[in-house]
Amino acid sequence: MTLPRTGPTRATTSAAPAFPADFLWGAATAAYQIEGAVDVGGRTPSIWDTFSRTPGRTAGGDTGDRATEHYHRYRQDVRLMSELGLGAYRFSVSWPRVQPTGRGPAVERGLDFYRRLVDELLEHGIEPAVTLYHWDLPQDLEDLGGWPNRTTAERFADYAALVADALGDRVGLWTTLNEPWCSAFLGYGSGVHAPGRADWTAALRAAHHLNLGHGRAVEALRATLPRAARIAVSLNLHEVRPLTGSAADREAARRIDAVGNRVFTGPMLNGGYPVDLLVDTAHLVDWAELIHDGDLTAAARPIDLLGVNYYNPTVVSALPSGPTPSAATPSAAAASDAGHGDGAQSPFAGCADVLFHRAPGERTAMGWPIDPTGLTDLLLRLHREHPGLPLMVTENGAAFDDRVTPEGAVHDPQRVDYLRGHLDAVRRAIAAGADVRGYFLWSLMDNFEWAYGYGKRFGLYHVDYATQARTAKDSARWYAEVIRRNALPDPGA
Ligand code: IFM
Repeated sequence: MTLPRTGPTRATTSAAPAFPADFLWGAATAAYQIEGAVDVGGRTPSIWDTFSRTPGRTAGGDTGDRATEHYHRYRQDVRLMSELGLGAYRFSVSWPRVQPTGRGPAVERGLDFYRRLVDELLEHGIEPAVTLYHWDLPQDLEDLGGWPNRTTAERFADYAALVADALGDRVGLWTTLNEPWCSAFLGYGSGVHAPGRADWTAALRAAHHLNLGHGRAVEALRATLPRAARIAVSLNLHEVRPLTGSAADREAARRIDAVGNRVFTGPMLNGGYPVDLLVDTAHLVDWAELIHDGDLTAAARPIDLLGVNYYNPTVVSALPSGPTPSAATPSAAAASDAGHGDGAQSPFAGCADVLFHRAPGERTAMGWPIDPTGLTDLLLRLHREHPGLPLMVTENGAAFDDRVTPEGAVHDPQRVDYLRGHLDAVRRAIAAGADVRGYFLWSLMDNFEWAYGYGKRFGLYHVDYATQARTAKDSARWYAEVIRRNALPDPGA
């Protein structure tokens, strides 16, 4: 099923376009979630190959072995992007595909796949936006200690230089890390993501080395890329709200903000860790030993854009005095609203006495509450705290239980409502002064949703995993219309 071909010209029927004329409309994916072909061309296992093949780690034992076969079907997928009228496509490079052991020279066959993809995108007038790291650390580097080990940060910078060298002449938009909070705290803290370690000291060490690796990669990219290239990082910042105005609940929110947000924005954007975070977590890690001279200067290398990934707000309160809640309490389940995993414990280091609340109202198939006001508030906060730093929404979207009808359609009105609400939230933030340059919808197509396997569908295109058939959902048509108008269509349109 094809969408109406939209072409590059934007409709001018609306008297006052809701979005700036040069607003970038995109969609996003990540290598391990879509590529498949895990043993092609010398690629070696990443931590996600190992983790997903370990019994009990993912729903139904699902792995990314096949995923959506994008490695083989990328031409077809670029055609889908073209039908949507996308201005840009955000994808990640698989580290073990281009540098299998995480050290040494690049494997040309691995890089060739991304060269072909970039060429195909450019031929269709779509700007490629590369993410260097979307969670697939080469297993060899994990065997040497992974992100808790300082040398992984240096290896990441070397890898960044290899990719920049291969693609820098044709890719103008670069992201170092995607959601380092998940890499550190879900991967090494709660253990619901690869590599599945549950050790708060390791998680905080990983966070520091991700900050350092980001900064070293920015340095490497600047040394390799043309001056016009724009460099970003994508953070899943938590819009934290206290349940009540009580001092105790506000203190709970401060702590989650420290270990959920400022643990990355501090070093990357402000040149240092916030003192309250260092105090809160001093019993878990020796920060003085961890932070070497020069690390904070390196982590704070200037970037051109801040990528913001937003799905839902996080509501917290202080645990009333009394027994510690067990894993079965609503607190633990609600913590996953902010953490992409149904972990048995909150993934926020040192915050076992903070309660997480699920706001009443509609939820997505992930169980995540739907509240677009969180996106406006988050963008405005970032605008206030980091004036002069342009913002880009690099992920936003929702999973619902989509089905193909006998007529071959996928009706997903809830996703259209979700997207309308969140795009309106972006528009409001822009109207209030935030410098938001673009929006990447998560995701182009249904894919491997990490520990949830293939059961959660975020795509604009439905994927039948048995046949690999892609079917445009109603939301794909709706998003194509948004892009064509550069504005939200009237409800009902
Ligand atoms: O699928 C993920 C993506 O890989 C990172 N951000 C959140 C998405 C939905 O959980």
